[in-house]
Amino acid sequence: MKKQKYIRLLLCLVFFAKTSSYAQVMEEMWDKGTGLKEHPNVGWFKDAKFGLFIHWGLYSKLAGKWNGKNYYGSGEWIMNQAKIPAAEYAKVASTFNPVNFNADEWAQLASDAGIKYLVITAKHHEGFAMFDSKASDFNIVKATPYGKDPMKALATATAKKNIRFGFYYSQFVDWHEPNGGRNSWDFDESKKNYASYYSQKAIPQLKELLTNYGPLGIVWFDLPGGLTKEETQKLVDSLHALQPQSLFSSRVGQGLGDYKDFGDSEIPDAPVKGAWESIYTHNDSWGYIEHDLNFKSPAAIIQLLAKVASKGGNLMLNVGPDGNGRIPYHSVKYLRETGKWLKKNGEAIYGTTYGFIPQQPWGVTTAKPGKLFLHVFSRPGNGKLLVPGFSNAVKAVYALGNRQSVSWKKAGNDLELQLPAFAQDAPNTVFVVEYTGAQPGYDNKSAQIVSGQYATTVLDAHTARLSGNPKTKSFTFSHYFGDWKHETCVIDMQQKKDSISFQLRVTEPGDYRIVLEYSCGQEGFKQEGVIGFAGQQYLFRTLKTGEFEKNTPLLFIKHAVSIATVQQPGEYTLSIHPYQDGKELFKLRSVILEPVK
Ligand code: JFZ
Repeated sequence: MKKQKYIRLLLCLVFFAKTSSYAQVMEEMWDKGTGLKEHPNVGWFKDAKFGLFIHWGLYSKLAGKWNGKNYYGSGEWIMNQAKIPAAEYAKVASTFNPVNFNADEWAQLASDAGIKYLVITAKHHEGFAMFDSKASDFNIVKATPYGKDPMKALATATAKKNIRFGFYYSQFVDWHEPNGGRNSWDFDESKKNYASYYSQKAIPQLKELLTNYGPLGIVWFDLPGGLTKEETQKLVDSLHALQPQSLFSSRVGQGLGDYKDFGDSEIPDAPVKGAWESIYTHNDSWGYIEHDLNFKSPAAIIQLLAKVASKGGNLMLNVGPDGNGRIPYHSVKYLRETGKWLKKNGEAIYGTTYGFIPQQPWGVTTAKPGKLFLHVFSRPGNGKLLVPGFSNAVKAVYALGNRQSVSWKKAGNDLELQLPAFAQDAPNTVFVVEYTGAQPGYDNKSAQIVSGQYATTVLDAHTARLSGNPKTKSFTFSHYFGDWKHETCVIDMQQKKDSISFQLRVTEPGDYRIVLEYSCGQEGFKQEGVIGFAGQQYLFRTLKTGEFEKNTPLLFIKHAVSIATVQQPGEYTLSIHPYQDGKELFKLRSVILEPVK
């Protein structure tokens, strides 16, 4: 048996390696695809921009601890991580009594945070229904001392606050059920009857959810499995029949979702049209873990929201309430801070589409008809902010916060603002440019600005032009368990002719330190490369950081290699290629230019 499994795994690996990258295979599994036809009710979702995800279940009570051992990473996977027998895990229900749960408080927090929709786990992989279910007794009303249906209360409370309500439902993975997906530590996979699990539990429960809780904005399916495309279509149709207006997430599988979901730390490189969402969790786990206090700061959330909006998507940020029904202190505090920012600046987020000016050293852009919003994360030292490639005629420029007008001038397609003074550490200060004419298309060809007015300019791997073997590739890995990260790198620079380049526009001459940010394994390190920039060549030799493995951090070094002197402002190409033919030089994540002060 063991040997067989091993052989199967090997065959799989060979197959994966041959057909596509591992990340791609995982992407297929998580399924980001949607149908060709756009759902007619997708408008509210596209405008919403900010959602709250809540993972809450029996795992919240365990809080990342089992039998005296601490677990890290996705806390809602503790049953799987500790291989807890289903019968033993089920006993946790008898201790689950979230007396501090208050639906109105949660809805109030969501409202204060500026959230437009809320999606909560009705049933996660553990198989426990957090709602009143006739289809399975393993539910919060029947199996816990709490004995009430918190989902009912939350459906009512969110409706009162005009927040769209939705359920996460793990349709295939169910570790409690002998016929459910993916519990192989209790139940023999070969004896499973998925069809019976679907007809006995998943489908009846989904029907309960779509019948008993009023209109649902979203049904957030997760991890498809055990169904053919035809069967998935039947499932989707029978559920859509109950609530045609409800949107189904792409992880319903087989490309049959109504909008696309990306993973954590995954924002597409270029704007994506249509309805989509990036999901992030506030700390490192989706479900509550008592010892996970690695929360993203308010500034990080505010910038993340703007970055996702600048590509045209929504951010759904997750919090994990504890077993008593309390949302962690830092989540409450930082969400309210985010809400304060949104109260002043919401116009630059809600109802916007992607910005047509690509990322700049100062920040990102979002747009509405006739308006471009400049989200300034880094104030230029001299206050002169350049918006390159702005061809439309400008009507007015002002600060969003106080509507104070901002002086500007235009030289060709260069729009230059003279910014007022504002705090250096303000996370995102928004300026509005009102213009005439049709909204321009996204400009993906312009040179990237390099200026001494910013501490750094980061040239991301995906903006490189490739010649010869090099490709860009997204690497997916976790630190602990299930906390997936995605990093896009340039790979396969092996021979002298394999070169990459960045188109730059240096607005201020001077000395710039060149820093290469890369990951490099045992095989490739100590190889030499050549950087060409502004008529000079700069040699470097690679350092070892470590190998790429799916379940360890992919380590990057910021390797300062040279100082380049630029004599004249103007357009330049920065190129990199191996010094000699050899092994892959490195996995390059970015090139960073820092003015030397
Ligand atoms: C899934 C679940 O397994 C997990 O427990 C959590 O509910 C999360 C929201 O969804 O896990 C994933 C699946 C895909 C990615 C990240 C987490 N991804 O593509 O980055």
